[in-house]
Amino acid sequence: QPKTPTRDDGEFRDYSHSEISRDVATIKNSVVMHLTATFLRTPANIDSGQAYLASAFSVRDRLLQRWNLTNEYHDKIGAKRVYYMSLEFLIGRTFDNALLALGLREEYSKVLGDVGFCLEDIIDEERDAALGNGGLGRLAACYVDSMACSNYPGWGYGLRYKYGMFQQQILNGYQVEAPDCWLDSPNPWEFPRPDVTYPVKFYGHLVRDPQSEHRFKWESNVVYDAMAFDVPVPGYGTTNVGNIRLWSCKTNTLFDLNKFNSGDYQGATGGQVAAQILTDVLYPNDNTSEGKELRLRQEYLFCSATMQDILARFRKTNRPLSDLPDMAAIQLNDTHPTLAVPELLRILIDDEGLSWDEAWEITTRTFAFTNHTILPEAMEKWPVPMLDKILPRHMGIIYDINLFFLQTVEKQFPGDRELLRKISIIEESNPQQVRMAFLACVGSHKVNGVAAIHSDIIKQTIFKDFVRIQGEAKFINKTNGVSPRRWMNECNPDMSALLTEVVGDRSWVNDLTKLNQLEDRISDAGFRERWWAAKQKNKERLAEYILTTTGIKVSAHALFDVQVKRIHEYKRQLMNIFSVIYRYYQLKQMSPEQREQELHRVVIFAGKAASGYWVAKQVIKLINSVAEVINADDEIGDVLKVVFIPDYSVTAAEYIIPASDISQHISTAGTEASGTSNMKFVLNGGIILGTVDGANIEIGEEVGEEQIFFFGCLAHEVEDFRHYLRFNQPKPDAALQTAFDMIQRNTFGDAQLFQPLIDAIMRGGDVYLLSVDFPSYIQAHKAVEEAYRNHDEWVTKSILSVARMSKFSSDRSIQEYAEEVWNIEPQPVLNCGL
Ligand code: CJB
Repeated sequence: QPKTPTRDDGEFRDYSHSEISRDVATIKNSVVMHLTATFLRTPANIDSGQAYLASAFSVRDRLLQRWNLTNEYHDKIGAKRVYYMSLEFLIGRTFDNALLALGLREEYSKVLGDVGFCLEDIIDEERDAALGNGGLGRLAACYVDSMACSNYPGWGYGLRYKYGMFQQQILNGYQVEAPDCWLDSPNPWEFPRPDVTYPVKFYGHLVRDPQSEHRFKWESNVVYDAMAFDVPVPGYGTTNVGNIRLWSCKTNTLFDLNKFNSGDYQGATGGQVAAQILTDVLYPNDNTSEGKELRLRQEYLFCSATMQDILARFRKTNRPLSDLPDMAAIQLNDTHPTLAVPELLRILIDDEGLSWDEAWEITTRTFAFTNHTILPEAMEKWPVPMLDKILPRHMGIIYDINLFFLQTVEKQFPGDRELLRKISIIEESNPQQVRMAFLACVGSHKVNGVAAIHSDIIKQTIFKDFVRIQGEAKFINKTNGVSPRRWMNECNPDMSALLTEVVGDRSWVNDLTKLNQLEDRISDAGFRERWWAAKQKNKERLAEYILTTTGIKVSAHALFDVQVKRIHEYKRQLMNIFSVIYRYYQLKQMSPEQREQELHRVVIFAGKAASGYWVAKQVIKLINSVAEVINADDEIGDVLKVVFIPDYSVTAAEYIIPASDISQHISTAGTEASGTSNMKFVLNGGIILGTVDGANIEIGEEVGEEQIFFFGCLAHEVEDFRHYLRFNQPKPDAALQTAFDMIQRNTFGDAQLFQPLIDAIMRGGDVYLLSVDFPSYIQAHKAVEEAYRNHDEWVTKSILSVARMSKFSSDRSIQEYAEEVWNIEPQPVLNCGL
C-alpha cells in the first residue's frame, strides 16, 4: 500500500492553501474578467443571461482549484475510488448549489447587486442539466453529491446527451414534446477533455488467438470515439469536489479527403453525423426498456469508454491487475451499464492476456449491482442475434459466463433441468434473449434493492433462485436517500434558517441526525408560528409559479395536495383524478353555504409521460380536462382547484416540494421500488398520503404512524386480488362508479377519449387494483382533511416529521454502500497528513 505522504517526505503539497478568496472586490474582478475576456462584453452592456454566464464561470474557476486538489490528493495517497456508472444523471441546476457549497452566496449577491441584478433572477437563467428520466437519474445525482460532501473518493460516469429529457408542453390538454436543446448556450459546468478520448468498436469479426482458446482478436473498422466532459460536483462544507465524467461520441473516421476533393463536402464528414447520433438523445423511458439497437450501442459506448478510462487510471499506479478490486469499486446503477462486465473481461483476457479465472475473479470482486424495479416491462433483455451482430466478442463472453455459471449450478443441484432453464442468462425464447439482470447479478459480488420491502421482494421473485445458489449474504438492502443540500438547504431557505437556528449552526446540512433537536421546540409557540410562516411563504411562492406557468390563480390558504412524478399506470395518477372527480360531484350536491364550510383544496399534478406511452398521455389529457371544467365552475370557486404544472423538472420540484401540505405516493403495493420524492416532501415538512409501499413504509417507521396516512391493500395481497380480477368483473364502489358516470356523461368533454382508461379497469383485469383500493383511498382523504383542520396538530406533525427524517439523507445511504459494498474510506483533502 502506498503510504500517505507527509510534510517530511518532501513530496507533500500543502493542501490547506485551498482557501478561496471571499473578498467581494476580487470576486467582482473575476466576474468582469469573464464578461470582457470570455464573452466580449462590457459591464455596462449586459443582460441577465450574460451576467449569469460570467458569474457562473467565475464560480467554476474557484471550484476548479478544489477539483484539481481533490484528484491530485486521491491519486497521491493511492485511494480506492468508487465509480458510479449510470446512464442517467438528473442534475438540475448547479450555480446556486455551488454558491452554497463554497459559502459564497452573499458575496455574489452583493457583486451582482452592485451592477443592478438580483441574484435570484440570475439563478433563474440557468437551464437544467436534465440527463435523466426520474428517480433513478436523480438518485445518481444525489449520490455523487453525498460522495463529495462526505469526502469519499468517487466519480460518476455517464453520457453527455446533446438533448436531455424532452420539454413538455400542454396543448389542448395533451402532452406535446419539444427537444431540450440545453447545450445551445455555453455550459459553465463542464470541462471538455479532448485528451481523454477512447476508441469504441462495433460490429466486425473475431480471430481466435492460436496461443489460447479463450483469447480472440476482435477486428472491426466501425470505430467511434468517446470523448470525456467533466462535470464538477461541489462538496458542501469541505474542500473536496467530486466529478461526473460524461462521454460524448464523435467519429474517429478522419475527414475523408478523397470525398472532399471530389466535391462531396457532405460525404466527407458523413461519419461524424452517424457518430453524434449515438449520444444525441436520452431515451425518455422511465421504468420501461426500449429495446432499440441504438440504445444498445449507447450502452456499449458508455461501458467501453468507462472501463478503458478506469483501467488507464489504474495502470498509472503500476500495481498488478489483480489489485484492481483494491483500487476500484464499480456500482452498476440498474442493468443499463451491465455490458461493463463482459467489457472488463474482454480487456483482461484479450488485451492483457489474463486467464479466464483470473479475469473472472477480478471482475466479480469489482462490480456490484443495484436493482431499481421489478416491473416486467422494465427488465432489459437483448436479442442474441442483435448482440451477436453488434458486439460479437461480448456475445461469446456472455455465453462463457453462462456456461461456467450453469456448470457450477449443475454441480450444486445435479439434474435440476428446470432450475437451469429458470436461471440461465440466455432465455430460450425465439429469438433467444440475454437477461441483463441475471448477467449483472452473476457478474457482481453484491446485489441490492433500494428499500427494505423492495429488497425482500427481489429475493422472493426475480433473484429467488440466485439466493439459493449464491447465498443470502450477497443480496442486501440499501434504502435510498436524498441530498439535504439540494432538497432542504437550497430549495427551502426559510425552513433551513429555522433549522440552523435550532441546531446552532449549519452542521445539519451534512449531518441530518442533528434535526432531532427540533423535537425540543415542539411546544415553543413562537417557533411553531415561524415554522408555519415558512411553509406559508413556500406556498405563496408556488402559487406565483402556478400562475406564471398555467395562468391559474390558486389560494395559498387552501390545502396543497400534490402528486408530482413520472406519469405511469402503476403510480396511479388515474386513481387520484378519479377521486377529484368524485369530490367535485360531492361539492356539487351541496348548498353554497355547506360548500363554503368545506376545506379548500388545490390538487396539483405534474409529470411527464414517455413519448410512446399512450395510456399515460391520456391520463394527462383527463387531468387537464377535469381541471378545465372544475376551475371554470363559479359555484366551486376556491373550494377546489386542479392544476397540471407543465414540464416537471428538478427545478420545478424545488418550487413544488417545499410548498406541499400533503403529497401522494399511491402506487399499487409492491410496485414502487422505493420512491425518493416521498423523502423530499417529508423532509420539507409535508405529510404523506400513501400506500404501504417502497420507502413509504420506512418513512412511516421513522416519523411515527401519527405522521403518515396509509391506505390500500398490502403487497402480499396483490397477487390474489389480481388473480381474482382476471376471472371476475371488478366491483367499483359507489364513489368510483360516480366518477365513471360523470366521465361517461361527457362532463369533461368527449367520453370516448377516456373510455379506454375505464375499460382498463372494468375489462382489462384492473392490474393496478384501483377498484380494490379506492374505498380506503377516499377514507384516507377524509382523515387527512380532518387532521388538517386541526391546525395545531398539523404543525406538530410537520415539525416531528422533519425531526425524524435523518435516515433518508443520501449521506447515510452512501456511508452504508462505502462500508458494506465498496470498502472505501473518506479522504478529506484538508486533513491529509497536516
Ligand atoms: N426507477 O426511475 C426509475 N427508472 C427505472 O427504470 C427503474 C426504476 C426508480 O428508481 C428510483 C431510485 O431507486 C426508485 O426510488 C423508484 O421507486 C424507481 O421507480
